[in-house]
Amino acid sequence: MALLPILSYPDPKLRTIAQPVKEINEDIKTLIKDMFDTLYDAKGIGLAASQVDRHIQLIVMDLSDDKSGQRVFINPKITPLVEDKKPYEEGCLSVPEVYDEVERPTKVRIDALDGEGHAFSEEVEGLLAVCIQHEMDHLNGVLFVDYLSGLKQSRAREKVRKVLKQREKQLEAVKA
Ligand code: K1U
Ligand code: ZN
Repeated sequence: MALLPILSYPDPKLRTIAQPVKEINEDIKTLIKDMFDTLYDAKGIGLAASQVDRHIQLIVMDLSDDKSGQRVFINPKITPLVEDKKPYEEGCLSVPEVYDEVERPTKVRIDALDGEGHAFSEEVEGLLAVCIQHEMDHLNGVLFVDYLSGLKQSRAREKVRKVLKQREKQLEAVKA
């Protein structure tokens, strides 16, 4: 099992635009496996390659509560299917312990390749629609806090700074 370090807000590397995956080779398959390990360890539901400092168009997701719902999206494209937008309280592994509402279209079509390189097209709603739009934003260098007010963004920066400091202290205590 390999755990990959997750970049934290406001790291400028999170603003890098991800490039298309050209070939699904062994390196990409290992990265997918490592990203799932990292996702489960962090107790998230989705992870974009950008968050682990790999700037390619790759997303892993598992919305199940027993690791039975692995989904891989390579070179994804998203098309909103409705004008209707609904707020959903989002979180982000790159912005730990910050949660806030973001409004997004409630139904989208995803066109992507799966982990084996097979093309698929799927119309999705609910948490999958929210999560894929959040992860697509990561591939485009956008974070959910960008949709919030300037005041909320500075509070988020401060919160992340404190959370990271706390985590470092806990690691030091374990080592000692
Ligand atoms: O991209 C990420 O950092 C992962 C993020 C995905 C996400 C969650 C909720 C709404 C949109 C996108 C997370 O997994 S945050 C942590 C989490 O486990 C979670 C948060 C809310 C609902 C369910 C899970
Ligand atoms: Zn995120």
